[in-house]
Amino acid sequence: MRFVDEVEIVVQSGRGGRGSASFRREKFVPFGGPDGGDGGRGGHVIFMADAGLGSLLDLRGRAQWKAADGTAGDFRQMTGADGDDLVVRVPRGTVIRDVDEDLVICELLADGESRVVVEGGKGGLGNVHFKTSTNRAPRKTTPGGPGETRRLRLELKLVADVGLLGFPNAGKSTLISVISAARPKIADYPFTTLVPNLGVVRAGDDNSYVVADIPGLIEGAAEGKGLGHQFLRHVERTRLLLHLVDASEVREDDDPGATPLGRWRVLRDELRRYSQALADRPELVVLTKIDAVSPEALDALKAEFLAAGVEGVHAISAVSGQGVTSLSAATWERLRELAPPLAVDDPLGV
Ligand SMILES: Nc1nc2c(ncn2[C@@H]2O[C@H](COP(=O)(O)OP(=O)(O)OP(=O)(O)O)[C@@H](O)[C@H]2O)c(=O)[nH]1
Ligand SMILES: [Mg+2]
Repeated sequence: MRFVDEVEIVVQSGRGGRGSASFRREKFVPFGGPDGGDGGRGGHVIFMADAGLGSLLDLRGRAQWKAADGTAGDFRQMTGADGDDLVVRVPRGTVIRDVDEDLVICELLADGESRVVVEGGKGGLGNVHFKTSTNRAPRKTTPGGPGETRRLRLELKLVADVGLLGFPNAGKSTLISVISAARPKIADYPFTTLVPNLGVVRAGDDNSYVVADIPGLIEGAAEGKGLGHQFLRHVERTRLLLHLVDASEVREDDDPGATPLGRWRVLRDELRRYSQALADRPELVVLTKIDAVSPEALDALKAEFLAAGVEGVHAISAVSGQGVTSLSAATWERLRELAPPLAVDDPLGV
């Protein structure tokens, strides 16, 4: 399935129905008073988060979204019918922004959470409201309120507890495939992962957490190198980052990315350039592919990280399974220490 995480649409609420100008007409009642009812309200445009959706793909290809108009009032003070609301379903984590005013209207995080984004026009008043002592037969009514049009930009930021970070080929997708039921594509060439994947990891009998695997980052990602760094938005909502560094790749050159520690530093820089808030997020450093590294070399690597101020470096082999269980346990422990996920009544997380 294609993954779409940005889309622009125009939404329009319904017009209110017009009020009715009508007079009572009954046998034996020669001067029936006004009895025109009010128009119905126009339909609202409502956005609702739906946990069953994984991307904004369904919103592509239809640029115009309109709620129904209210119908006019009628005789015998009958109120017109309200226009049907238009409910637009979006994946959890969708940010809704007004393009013309350049402001964030809301974010929908929890399944079923909804928000009226454009209100329908009010119903017009029927002539029954305009009767006075001097005018017993008013013909006056008001038209319904107009519907409102808004240009919206929807941006999806996946909702996950843990984000996987690393250079291409670091082993991110392999890790998510061994700790969760996610089955992303894995291959020995860079940029295998082109769109984010989510995986649910069981922690004990009753608990689980969600991990997001994103495309690899390289030096210069902030300037658009590789796939750029826009995919970092999908780990923005996480509480913890796992920063994967391939321990088996050490080159003999002066490139800062030649060693695991060098690569870690390069990505830390890219992270800061994307967002200081994300760079401040707690992180566990995970050395990967240790089946291809001698125990002595691994010890030396860990010592290098320690000397650089990084404590508690984890080491795993997704192939042999070594270290994977203890990494999962440490991840869960850390998540429990950290603040709970963003509360729904605090949508901007500030
Ligand atoms: N020897 C060994 N190879 C591994 C291990 N984990 C992953 N690999 C291999 O490393 C290569 C890259 O793995 P991926 O999981 O696709 O890497 P990725 O970080 O998701 O890469 P991108 O999606 O390109 O960013 C694949 O050929 C994997 O088989 C490991 O623990 N040991
Ligand atoms: Mg991958």
